[in-house]
Amino acid sequence: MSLITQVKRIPKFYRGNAACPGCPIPRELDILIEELGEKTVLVVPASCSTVILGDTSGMPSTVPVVHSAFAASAAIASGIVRALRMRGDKDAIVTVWAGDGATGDIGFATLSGAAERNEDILYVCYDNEAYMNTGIQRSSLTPKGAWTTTTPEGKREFKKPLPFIMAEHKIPYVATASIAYPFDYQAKVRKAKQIHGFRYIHLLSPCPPGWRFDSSLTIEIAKLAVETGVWPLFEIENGEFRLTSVSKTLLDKKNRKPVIEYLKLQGRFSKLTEEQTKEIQESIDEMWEQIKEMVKK
Ligand SMILES: Cc1ncc(C[n+]2csc(CCOP(=O)(O)OP(=O)(O)O)c2C)c(N)n1
Ligand code: SF4
Repeated sequence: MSLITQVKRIPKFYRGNAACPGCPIPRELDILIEELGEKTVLVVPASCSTVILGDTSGMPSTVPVVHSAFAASAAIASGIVRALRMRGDKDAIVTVWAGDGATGDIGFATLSGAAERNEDILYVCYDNEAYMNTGIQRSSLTPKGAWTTTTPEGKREFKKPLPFIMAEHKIPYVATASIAYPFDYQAKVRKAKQIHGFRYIHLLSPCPPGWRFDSSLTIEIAKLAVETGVWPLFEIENGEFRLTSVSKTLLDKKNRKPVIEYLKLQGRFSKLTEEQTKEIQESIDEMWEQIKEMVKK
């Protein structure tokens, strides 16, 4: 047996699932399950992930999956973890894996309730910035200016700042992550695993058909989101804010790439005017001024 065969790791999430070409979800789930380990229960509301995890050709996940109604996943996860703890299981990790529609819109009440009660669950939002499974409708996490089937002229409203809203619940751990920085994501999952109480990770997940880009560009676009400052990588642990990975170098504007480099690769932004692009750049710069204040504290 060659050395390469011996060290090859077994994926925790099987290939041959129903995801589109270039979809980051299988790799994101693979890393999640690898880090959390076998004593993990996934709770997944209606979404692309329902299809990916429930493909008729077989179950690609190596851990149990509870498919939940759209709005209910944080409540169902709360019930499962309490039942497990009552049975004496102290270390099973009950994890919600949900899209941005289920998280920021229809499931927000149960999410906020579970966070306020500090339930012992991990909640991961994979944010593809629209309701992708039902045909690319806008969500409250779709960014301003983006085309969707329900915002044909570009979304007029801002993207809901969900990681910061979750931090306001005073939960022990909040983090952002990106599949372009897998070690940073992996480290955050590892840290979240060790913490008790409500933990929230928000993963930006580029979607080739929904964002209108070629399926070979997923990682490049995820990387540009971070390098342009659109998607800062950070963690908030017991109230303490910290930038992580390459985002630590981006406080100085001259280190950030212009946002146009991120926008121009995506068909969903193709109708933006110069004025709108300028506005988006200004809103990113404003967000970084606020981040500067948070870093100082
Ligand atoms: C109460 C309810 N309303 C609407 C639907 C239809 N529905 C199924 S998946 C989905 C979109 C989910 O969007 P998101 O949570 O962003 O996940 P994604 O599909 O993008 O992975 C919708 C609207 C549903 N299943 N239940
Ligand atoms: S529509 Fe987007 S998020 Fe859904 S499976 Fe396809 S690439 Fe993934």
